[in-house]
Amino acid sequence: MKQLFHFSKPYKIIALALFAAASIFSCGKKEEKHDVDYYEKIKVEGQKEAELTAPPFVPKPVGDRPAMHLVVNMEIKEQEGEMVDGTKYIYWTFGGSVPGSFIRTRVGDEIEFHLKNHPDNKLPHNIDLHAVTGQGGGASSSIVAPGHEKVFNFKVLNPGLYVYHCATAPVGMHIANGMYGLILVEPEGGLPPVDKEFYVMQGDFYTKGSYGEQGVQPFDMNKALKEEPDYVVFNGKVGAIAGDNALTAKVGETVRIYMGNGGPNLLSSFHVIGEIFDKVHIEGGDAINTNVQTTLIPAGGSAIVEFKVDVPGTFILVDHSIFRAFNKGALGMLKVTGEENKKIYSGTTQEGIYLPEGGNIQNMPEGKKEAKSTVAKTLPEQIKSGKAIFGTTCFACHQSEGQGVPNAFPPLAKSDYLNADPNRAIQAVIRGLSGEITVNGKKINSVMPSQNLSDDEIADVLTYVYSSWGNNKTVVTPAMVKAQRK
Ligand code: HEC
Ligand SMILES: [Cu+2]
Repeated sequence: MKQLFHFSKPYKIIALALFAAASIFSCGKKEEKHDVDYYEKIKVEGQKEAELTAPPFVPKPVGDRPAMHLVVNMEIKEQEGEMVDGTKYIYWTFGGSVPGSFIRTRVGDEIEFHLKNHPDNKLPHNIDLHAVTGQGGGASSSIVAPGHEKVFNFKVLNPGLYVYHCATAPVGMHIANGMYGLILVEPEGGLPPVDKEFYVMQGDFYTKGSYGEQGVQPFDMNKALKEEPDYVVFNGKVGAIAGDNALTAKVGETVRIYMGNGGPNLLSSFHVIGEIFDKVHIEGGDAINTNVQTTLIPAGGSAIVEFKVDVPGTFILVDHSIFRAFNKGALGMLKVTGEENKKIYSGTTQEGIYLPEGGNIQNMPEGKKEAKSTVAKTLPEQIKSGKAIFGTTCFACHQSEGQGVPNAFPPLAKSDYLNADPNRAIQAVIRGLSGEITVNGKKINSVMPSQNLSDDEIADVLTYVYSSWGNNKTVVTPAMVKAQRK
């Protein structure tokens, strides 16, 4: 195919034009689908109530069932939830979750949609389903006051993965409060079976207080207008699919993620760290791209991504607009257990000293560093030196007042983990630290790289940390560090 376009420029343009024209006229097969007859030919047999699920779960596949009369009972609930530890938010939900209940249909299904607005709710709502062919995607037919129910019907004509959302004014605010979800329309015979299926949806949230501010945080319209969210999250809150709530799979399994983006504002650059999508149904439609690293999901759009997990590990789901992942919450985890396969991924096989060419550090003698430490520093000297080291080495992650960054870097201020065991802290700085630890009641499972510091420097920086921000004033000596090196 590539060869075809190896013409000189003018020919290339003509060739492209011909190719484009040819493809417009050659998609007769696709056109067929939009033939009214096509749908008339699908037999609709029987009736049942649709199974609805909260994320990250999806209902059972349709398999080879015939098209049916499918009754969807969706209840809207305005309810308080937790955005991140100690930060509350009043979510508006379809079915009691953000994103809302997953609806699974097959092409030709005739949906009888019951939208119920719980009597305790304060506002009218409605629903616009992108899978609907008809005025407003159902919005105008479904506007419903608290304590009422609206019913409307539609037939799903196009297979694909579609977003639904509330479309009651101010629309942006209803979406920003969590009123979105996914409806899947499977093709005739269903999608090919996989081992694991998950439901994940990204959304951006705008609160009066900044990230992590405690208490109930009201919606902030100005931030929403400026498109400056405090939170960008998967499944409605920070950590909804991380840590103990991580998605799970076993080595050798095939995984399919129904991935949506509710917005209201941001696009998602969806990526799984350490995996490659074998297949992506681009924008949730028919076209399948293969071997994809990062797929773009527009606000109000979706993608179906599929991959086989070949090795164990914790694979991190992110929006690769990466500050959103590490600082605003757009981070999830897929934990894969099973046999290692060293051919595919070896882990570290060697650890050595890297001496860049011309970098005249070959002789950087261990002894020279030690030499400096012959005269013991006084405590104020240690603290002064330690403060300078902290400012160049630790501060980037643990922050200037040792406060850390929620869910990314643990606090060193009043840290129970730190105060409990100075040798453990020394080890963390010498060798780095990874895996789950609990600091002041909050779990973190991240990676601190080993810090390339001398015994003196480690003694000083830790003494400074221990003497600051309410810590227990332990004095760390170079001898203590030396002992931990062994
Ligand atoms: C690149 C970011 C980064 C840098 C730089 C860094 N740390 Fe850390 N640190 C972390 C992370 C992440 C963890 C948590 C590791 C985990 O989850 O297992 C951590 C954990 C710790 C802990 C134990 C947990 C706690 O909060 O008490 C201590 C002590 C610590 N770091 C001290 C330091 C000191 C001292 C320095 C500077 C010499 C430093 N760190 C530099 C990222 C960093
Ligand atoms: Cu609404």
